[in-house]
Amino acid sequence: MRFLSWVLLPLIASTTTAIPLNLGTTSFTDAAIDSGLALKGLNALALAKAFTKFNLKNRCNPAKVKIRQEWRSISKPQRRKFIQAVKCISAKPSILPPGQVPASIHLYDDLVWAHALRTGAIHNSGYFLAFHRYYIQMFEDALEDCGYNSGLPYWEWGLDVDGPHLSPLFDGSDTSLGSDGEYIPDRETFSFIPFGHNESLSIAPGTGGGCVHTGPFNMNEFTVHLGPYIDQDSNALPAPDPNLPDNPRCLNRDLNSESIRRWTNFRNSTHYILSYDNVFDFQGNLDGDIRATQKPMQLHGGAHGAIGGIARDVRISPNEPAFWLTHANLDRVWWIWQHLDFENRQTVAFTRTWMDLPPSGNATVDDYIEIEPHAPARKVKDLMNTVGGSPLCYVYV
Ligand SMILES: *[C@@H]1O[C@H](CO)[C@@H](O)[C@H](O)[C@H]1NC(C)=O
Ligand SMILES: *[C@@H]1O[C@H](CO)[C@@H](O)[C@H](O)[C@H]1NC(C)=O
Ligand SMILES: *[C@@H]1O[C@H](CO)[C@@H](O)[C@H](O)[C@H]1NC(C)=O
Ligand SMILES: [Cu+2]
Repeated sequence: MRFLSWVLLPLIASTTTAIPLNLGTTSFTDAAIDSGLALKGLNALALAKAFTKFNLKNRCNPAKVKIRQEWRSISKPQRRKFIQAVKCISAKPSILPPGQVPASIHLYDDLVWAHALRTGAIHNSGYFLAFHRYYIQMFEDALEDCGYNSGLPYWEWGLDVDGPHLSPLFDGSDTSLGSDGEYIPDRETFSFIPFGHNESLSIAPGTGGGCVHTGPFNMNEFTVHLGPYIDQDSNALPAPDPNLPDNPRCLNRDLNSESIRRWTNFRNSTHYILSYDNVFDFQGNLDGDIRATQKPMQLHGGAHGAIGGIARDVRISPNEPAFWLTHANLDRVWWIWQHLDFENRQTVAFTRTWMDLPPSGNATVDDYIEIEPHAPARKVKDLMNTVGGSPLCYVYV
């Protein structure tokens, strides 16, 4: 694959350099946008631009760069290796001081806790994009410690607009992340008023609702320990109580094609990449943040809604193995967007707390992103360039 990229690169580069930077949607036909061809082209353009950033002194170079690919582009043996590595993380013991978080039994739980603990600082805040970029990098590193040396896979939701339960990612085979949750009939439509918005949002139940029943991560081979915290939602998203007891249970999933059709189809992802020229509008729209748009949910919420179940319990959503692939795809959308005007897309917007509650001042690129003890603290500005080598060295194809 790496070799292939090198062979293809000059081709990609020579066919894309002629494309003007300020692309409008009008540059693509509706068919190209809806089929994902436009997004593919934008990804190739970003890739060509990322490759121009290598230099001999750079600690990230073509021999080292990790190639992040869509699940379907990865060979089946590699997919099995990925699944094995996730299971390896979930079998290693917790490294937190004994008694600090009683429900964190394994290293996987620790990583979930690292997210839960910081929920109020890393969502609808200036740290949202950079934190999740570093957080999934940390997971990629943990996978490497467990024998998976390739780039973190991503999930392109647009490929599954007809039903994620039909996706190779969730078909229950041994090369999937397991099946849908067991189907639970007669559930009510889920309605809520997103924070700051004044209209209720309704999403019909998906095709599962219960425990993942077949394939990797089914109820006999994968256990969730932390939470649930979904009922603890309040406006300031406080950190959950670390002293809650262990709550062993299955992985709950409720795949939802409506979520993909409404918020995360190819047209949607392409829209975010092409429509905004500053990070406030880009992030705010992608997140359905009332400070930027009247439209709730959108790409980020829609991506979580497409998986459903525990993926909707914001604090512990990383308990869902597909979380990492979904956030890789969100990172990819940001990455492509950044590369369309790289020099001007190195900053963050919004404040240091969720919805600026409590008021916290604007985040800056000199602030630190912390995931200790799993990875050292890093400045936001060191997380802007994925081929900078410190600490990032990956591209998306
Ligand atoms: C909903 O909120 C917007 C501003 O956020 C406001 O302009 C509009 O009047 C509100 N609508 C209702 C029905 O309250
Ligand atoms: C997302 O796609 C849906 C369905 O095509 C469309 O109604 C919606 O306006 C799109 N949203 C964005 C932000 O592109
Ligand atoms: C914070 O950023 C916003 C724009 O995103 C700006 O309007 C505001 O003045 C900034 N506040 C401070 C204290 O710099
Ligand atoms: Cu998150």
